[in-house]
Amino acid sequence: MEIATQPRDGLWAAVDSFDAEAAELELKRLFHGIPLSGAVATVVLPFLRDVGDRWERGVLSVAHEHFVSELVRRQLVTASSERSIGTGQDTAPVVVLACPAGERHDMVLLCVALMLGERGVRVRYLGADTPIGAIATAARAARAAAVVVAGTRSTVFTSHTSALLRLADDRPLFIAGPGADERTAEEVGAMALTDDPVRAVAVLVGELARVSGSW
Ligand code: B12
Repeated sequence: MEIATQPRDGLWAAVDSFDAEAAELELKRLFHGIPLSGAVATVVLPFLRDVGDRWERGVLSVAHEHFVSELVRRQLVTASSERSIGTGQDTAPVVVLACPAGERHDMVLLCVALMLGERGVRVRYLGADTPIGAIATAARAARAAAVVVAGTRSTVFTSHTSALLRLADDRPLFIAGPGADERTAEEVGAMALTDDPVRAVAVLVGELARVSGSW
């Protein structure tokens, strides 16, 4: 009897043995011929969910998790530059994206940043562990049309309530990630983005078109 294989089995086999070359080839194969947003939806997010599941079941070592995160990050950046993502027109709106101080879970935020770039938005990605004051300074300097801040726990937002309220006063502020519920959003003066990263990109693009016009 033939055993059914999952599309990510080859990738996991390579990751299990820390075979970076084979894992990169597998990821390239899975990304081949599809737009970046398609690769995020069908390859990266399911793969990251596998990582989460394995972590929860205690069958993924810290070394494997770090190895996987760096592998996925490299592939996302390579795939974006191969598709010339991130070269938005001068008239396109700018969005600043970051995780607050103390928050290191930035992989999904990176996916969202690159998918926004794919839609022509000019993305300024600050990544993990960024103080809110620094995010605000960057948003002002870059004349950002919106700011997205992502966090795993609601306390990464509520422990900076006054700084976030000031930021939200300055420009449209969205919070996202597992810690971004409606109540927290209200407390910090932000709008909560949907949990689905692909839909969140559509919401953001719609909102940007509404405030900045089409680009
Ligand atoms: C990978 C990982 C890490 C990596 C992060 C790598 C990186 N650069 O992102 C590293 C090693 C850095 C890390 C560190 C820690 N981690 Co960690 N980590 C995880 C893990 C295994 C996977 C997270 C992930 O990527 N999941 C896959 C994505 C696709 O799913 P998701 O995160 O649920 O996100 C969904 C939605 O929320 C949404 N979403 C998420 N972000 C965003 C952003 C935007 C813009 C949008 C629109 C949507 C969106 O999209 C997804 C849709 O399916 C989870 C376990 C798990 N089951 O998730 C723990 C987990 C998140 N970590 C946890 C913890 C406790 C830690 C540490 C404190 C551990 C420690 N003792 O050192 C540290 C420090 C964290 C810190 N200071 O921020 C806890 C968080 C618990 C909590 N709620 O507080 C978890 C849940 C594990 C656990 N059960 O204990 N971690």
